[in-house]
Amino acid sequence: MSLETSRMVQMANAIRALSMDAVQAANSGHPGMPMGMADVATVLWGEYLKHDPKTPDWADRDRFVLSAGHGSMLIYALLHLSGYDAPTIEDIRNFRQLGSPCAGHPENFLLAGVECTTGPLGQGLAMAVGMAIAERKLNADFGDDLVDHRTWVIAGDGCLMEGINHEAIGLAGHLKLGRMNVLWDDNNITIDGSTDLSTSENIKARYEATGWHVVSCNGHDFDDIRRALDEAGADERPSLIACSTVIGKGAPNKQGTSATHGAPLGDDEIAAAREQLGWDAEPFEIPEQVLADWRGTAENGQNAYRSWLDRLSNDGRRADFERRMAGDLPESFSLEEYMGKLIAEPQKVATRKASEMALAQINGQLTETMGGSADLTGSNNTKAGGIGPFTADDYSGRYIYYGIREFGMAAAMNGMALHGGVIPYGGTFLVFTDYCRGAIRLSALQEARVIYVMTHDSIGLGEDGPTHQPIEHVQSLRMIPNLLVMRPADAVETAECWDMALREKDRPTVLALSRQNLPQVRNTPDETGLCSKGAYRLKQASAERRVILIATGSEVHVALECAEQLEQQGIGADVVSMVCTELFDEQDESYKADLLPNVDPGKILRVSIEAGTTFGWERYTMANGLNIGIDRFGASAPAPDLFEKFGLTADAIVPQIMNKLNG
Ligand SMILES: Cc1ncc(C[n+]2csc(CCOP(=O)(O)OP(=O)(O)O)c2C)c(N)n1
Ligand SMILES: [Mg+2]
Repeated sequence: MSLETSRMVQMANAIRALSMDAVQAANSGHPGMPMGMADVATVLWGEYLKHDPKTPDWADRDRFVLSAGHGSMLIYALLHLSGYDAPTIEDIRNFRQLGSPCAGHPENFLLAGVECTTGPLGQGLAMAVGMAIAERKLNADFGDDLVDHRTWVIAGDGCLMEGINHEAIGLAGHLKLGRMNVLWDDNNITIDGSTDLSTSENIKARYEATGWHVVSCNGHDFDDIRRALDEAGADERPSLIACSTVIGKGAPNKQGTSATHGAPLGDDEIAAAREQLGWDAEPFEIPEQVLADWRGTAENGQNAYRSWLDRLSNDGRRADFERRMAGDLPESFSLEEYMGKLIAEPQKVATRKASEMALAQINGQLTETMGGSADLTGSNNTKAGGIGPFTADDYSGRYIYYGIREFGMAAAMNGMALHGGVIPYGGTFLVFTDYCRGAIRLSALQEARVIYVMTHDSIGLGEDGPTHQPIEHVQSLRMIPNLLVMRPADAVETAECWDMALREKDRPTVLALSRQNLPQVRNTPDETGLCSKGAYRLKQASAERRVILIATGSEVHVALECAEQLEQQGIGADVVSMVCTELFDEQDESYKADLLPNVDPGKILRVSIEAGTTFGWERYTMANGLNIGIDRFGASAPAPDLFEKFGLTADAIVPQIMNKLNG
């Protein structure tokens, strides 16, 4: 039952008032979008969204994504008004101030009810595609009784204009994710002014062409909004609901202009808006009746939650469902036996192949992993363990053919991880991390367990040449906070890295894997999981130690060859496999000092060897160390010729070490 229109108007005006007052108090922010979408949001949150403000982590809640993250005051107002414990009105008063959960843009780990971090336009909608995928997958696994919810998105012109939108809706349309509904704030305004300045695209036709259902409504007419939402709900395709709105609606002199987009309205305009809206409450005060009406909207969701809980309590799969939603691996999960076999029978394989071998074990033991590739399945070796495709006809599958949509894939994986119940991994060539870097950054910022299987990790890919050969990539990914970049040296390290990545609940991992075969360098049993410390001593100097060789991935065996040659000349050399610098940096000082003692470089020379940029390696080799790498673009040739050309062989490296030692 809907409330009478005049009360709905006041509910929407509460959003408008909180938004314009909070932005004014902060003297920064974006009032236009929340004011323009207040009516649509009131209908959606008041009547359609399935949620329970008192149980914000309810697994079967609808997911709501404010893709137009600059309009963050919209979601803060909605959460507060509908009765979530946070944000409080005090938090809203402190909008955009240090320590307030009401940050400039919504951040998923600051507030329950904020499903993902948005602000980089386009990515919210693309993450919602991943949430809708996870929902269908869990529905296939656990049935309607436990999983049956929608994914709602509010997106602006900007979200629809970004390139990633094409990838995201293409995937959603193809997979027929009919429980995904995008409400487009169709206000014809962006920062620079009218959308006429930069676009004449027929957006509705584009959505229709990608298999979406499209419906339009007047975004300021409650009944018309309901009609459109009902139509969207009834259609089996994903829906775009074009809500025709006026940006900054309610600000009499500024509404409809980009002046309301991203600046405080000013005291005079706010006073005029109060007059126009008939809103006479003081800033940050919500009239009792309006608040009561908002709080009353929670009832339906609470009832739905209770009956869901009843169903869950009587369901034999409850423990498994709860484990998966909590993101815990089964206690029985272990790769030890598999690694034991590798130690017993060493393998010379590419680490991408080793990853496939590890995945065969992982996908066999876990039900929650969902793999995929951006059209490089055979190269990334991501389909393993007998998992079948996730398709519009069969949502029980565990492998996603993402197509050539790297950015869309990465963003979808963020959405899947944040939805919970599944652990996404996906592959492409390492060089194309550039194409999905914006989403990798958001994986890290959002503390999302996404595992990137990035193969062809150096010039070692050979003939495809410099366009495909990563140079700066590994190192530049290491610069992203909260992202683990692992470059394993062989099949054993690869398995250890997979195990670690799966157990990192709050961090994404990039696995940088070789195309070319690599000898197994770890041939003795070890129960400690050597890679877990980020770096470890693979070989200890025999003669008096004069050199420490620090290498990663495919260069570890080169470092071992260098060490052998040095030892033959009476020069002791340690070899350290630096599989993950981030984890090494987290170790205590004594561990770090044991591996890399703080000694005058004249006494012990540190040498880094990595087939990529040398930039930044001084961090571990110090001012007078030696950094072996590649500081130019690669070349097209067979891999062995390239290692030779770029001096990444023991024969080329050892003389440089001798020179340095002889100073
Ligand atoms: C990837 C990205 N590029 C640029 C921006 C900066 N930015 C924030 S809002 C905006 C305009 C968005 O227009 P629209 O979605 O129509 O929002 P409205 O002005 O209608 O609120 C821009 C360019 C951003 N947040 N993300
Ligand atoms: Mg706009």
